[in-house]
Amino acid sequence: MATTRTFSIIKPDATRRNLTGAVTAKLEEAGLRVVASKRIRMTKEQAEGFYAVHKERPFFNDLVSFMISGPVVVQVLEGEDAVAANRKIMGATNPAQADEGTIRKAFAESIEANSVHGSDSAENAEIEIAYFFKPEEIVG
Ligand code: RTP
Ligand code: MG
Repeated sequence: MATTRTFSIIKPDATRRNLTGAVTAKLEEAGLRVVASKRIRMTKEQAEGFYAVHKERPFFNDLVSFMISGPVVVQVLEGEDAVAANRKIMGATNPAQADEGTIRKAFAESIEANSVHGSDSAENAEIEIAYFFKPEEIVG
């Protein structure tokens, strides 16, 4: 399996509770390496663009409001089969269904305030990385 990249966001519920390090430690323990990282406050336009695939979903407006409610940490992660490895350590979207040992089981507050985002495919990872990072900001 080749070394690949994925895109991660530590969401506002986690930064608010000072869990940036705790979440990052779980990512690293899962074999992922942080090769780019920055703490930002997303604009409404940025959040709407990022979640454009969900714009017809009933939770879209709440999701955008939540994502701009506080700082987030956007990261590029590198590792063996990075998309799948990250999805595995994140756990299910709904923390009530998340496996023991996952980030969402440990930290998520609700199906919305679920502490992390992770790309769901290699194609989307590339798009999402380019949405937040210039190539020179990523140091592998
Ligand atoms: P993510 O995109 O954040 O990595 O999470 P995911 O793939 O597990 O979930 P997805 O279906 O893509 O939904 C994106 C985010 O929207 C919020 N959500 N709220 N209120 C609800 O029913 C609901 N469903 C989803 C969550 O923050 C979810 O991560
Ligand atoms: Mg998703």
